[in-house]
Amino acid sequence: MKENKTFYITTPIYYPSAAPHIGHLYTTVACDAIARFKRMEGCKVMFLTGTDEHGQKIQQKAKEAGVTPKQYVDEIAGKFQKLWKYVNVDYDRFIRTTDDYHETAVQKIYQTLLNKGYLYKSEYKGKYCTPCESFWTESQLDENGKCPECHREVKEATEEAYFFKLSAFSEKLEKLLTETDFVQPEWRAKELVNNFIKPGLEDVCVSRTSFTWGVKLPFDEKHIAYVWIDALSNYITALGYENDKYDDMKEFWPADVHMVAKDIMRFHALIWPAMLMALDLPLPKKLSVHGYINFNGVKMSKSIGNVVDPFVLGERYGVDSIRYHILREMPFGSDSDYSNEIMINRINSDLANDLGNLVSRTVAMVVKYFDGTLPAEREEGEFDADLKKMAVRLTPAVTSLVDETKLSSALTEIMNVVSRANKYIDETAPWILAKDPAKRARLASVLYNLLETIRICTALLTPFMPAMMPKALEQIGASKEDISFEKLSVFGVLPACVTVKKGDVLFPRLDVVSEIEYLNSVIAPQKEEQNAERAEDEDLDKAGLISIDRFAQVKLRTAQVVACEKVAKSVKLLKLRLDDGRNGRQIVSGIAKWYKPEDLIGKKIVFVANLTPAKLCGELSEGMILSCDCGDSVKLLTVDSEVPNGSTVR
Ligand code: ME8
Repeated sequence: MKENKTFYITTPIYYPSAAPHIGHLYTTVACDAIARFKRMEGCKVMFLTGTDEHGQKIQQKAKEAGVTPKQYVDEIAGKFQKLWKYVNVDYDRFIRTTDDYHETAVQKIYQTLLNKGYLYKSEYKGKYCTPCESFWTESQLDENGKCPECHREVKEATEEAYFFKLSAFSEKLEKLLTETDFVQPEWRAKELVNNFIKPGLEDVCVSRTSFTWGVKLPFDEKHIAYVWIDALSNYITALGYENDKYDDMKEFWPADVHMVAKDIMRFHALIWPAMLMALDLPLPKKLSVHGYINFNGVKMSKSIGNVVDPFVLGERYGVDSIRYHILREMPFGSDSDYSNEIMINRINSDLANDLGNLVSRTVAMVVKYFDGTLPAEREEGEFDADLKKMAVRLTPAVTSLVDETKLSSALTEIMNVVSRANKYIDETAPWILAKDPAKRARLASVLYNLLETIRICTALLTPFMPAMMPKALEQIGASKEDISFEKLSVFGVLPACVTVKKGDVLFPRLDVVSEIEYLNSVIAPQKEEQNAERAEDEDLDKAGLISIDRFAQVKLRTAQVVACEKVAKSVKLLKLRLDDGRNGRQIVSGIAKWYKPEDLIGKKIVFVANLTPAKLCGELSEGMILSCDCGDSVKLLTVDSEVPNGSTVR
């Protein structure tokens, strides 16, 4: 139990120029899972996230949107906070770089760097990538002379600027990267040494005069702070460094973990430690660098246009399934490729079949054979020792993997024990034991061992799936004390006569074919494809035609009207409840003039299944019903009564 230990973990602060997607979600959910795990261990945790709101890019976007930069960032910072709440990210502090206390502290940081001789004025001549807000040297550009990160055009920039003496820290940084385990995984540190330190570390330009949206330098007000110095400082200003808003530096600095993706590793592994050295502050303990979530091999990003919207996935599959999927799929340090197929199969195999089934089978057997409460008698038997050994070894193994930020491996370890428990059911065959009254004590032991294994596994999974695991624990009758951290390495904690409580299915099994069809219809295809399609569509548009591919994007299906009523506030609208062969849906249609609600019940109709849901007079409409114009009246397009509900129309 780490009662007096503190733990400080940070995500990057996100640019508010893009709608959050599951790439952003990965880092934040990973940090959330670690933060929750550390709280469970008994640490006092500070989990920081936020938004990075200054810079030329944002100034431009705001201008395009016809609002002030502040109005622009206010709206988008809210979107991130809404997403984090939705996916149960339980951060302790949220920083915005436009917060007054942060801006003042950044000015003081610049002043200190100047006073200590680490800043000097010169002229910047170089290549600047506006979208990445990064300066590059000639040798760092890609093979086409473009930005090595986003591969877009860079432009020549010359302006008076302040420089930070990064080169002065070359030796110390090399030592940090080669002699310590600051950067994880280790091979990433080698990459930094070879790419940046060996060729000779250059000083960094840390002020701009060509735009105004940022922190003004206190000693030269026409200069705006470089976004990266501004942004990196957040990790200390949010604890109260050089400001009165907070006073947590002593308790939480140095950070235990900064987690970032590989694109921003160099800022965190070179500029940030050098800044801290210049400020005489201790260095963070670990920089954990993960790969990208790709979509068909390309980094998922709003500017590429291949993003997967977390709200869409969460609504459909539950937030915990999405959290589990992205954490389980991302191998430590490498990229992971998002695919609808892998996600649906992963949810089915790990969550519905293995975990969900283990819980529901075990609880159902305790209810069936013992009316929900186990008797006190016990009889140990074959296979018990192996299961128990695996279960008690799990917590220390998972703890060290979480400490190493190897979350996918931690989940694999837990799911191995879940699988072992399922195998134990097959080995011990409780349904056969139940037939023999003499085997009652053995049956009770088997079920108790299963409940104990579930207790340990689901408690360890709680930081990863905080919505559903408490429900699983409730079903097996585990109290809060039963899952205190020190009890997760002990077998035999639940009361001997534990009472279980049957509950809802934790993770319903998904129909692979229809879910993939659904996901393909809602997830944005790649931009190149979109552009090509758009050009083709534009030509066809001119001729008043559409391509077959475009038509195929419209998903038409059959359904049967099972209920219908008028929409209260409207004379035109009827609200129809449909049996669509799936979960059912509601559609609002403007046909009240031609149909009475009771006339529609039982009719089989055709509807558009992949329209964006909309609210009409306050009622949700999930699609559109097809109808035909017949002179002055309108008739619904109906289908033969033999056609099953939910059939595809093509
Ligand atoms: O870089 N896969 O902000 P940002 C995995 N403001 N992670 C991804 C991802 C993907 N496809 N896309 C984004 C910035 N991320 C700066 C940071 S910190 C002082 C300043 C995650 O909005 C990943 O963690 O571009 C990456 O490092 C971060 O989003 C960058 O977000």
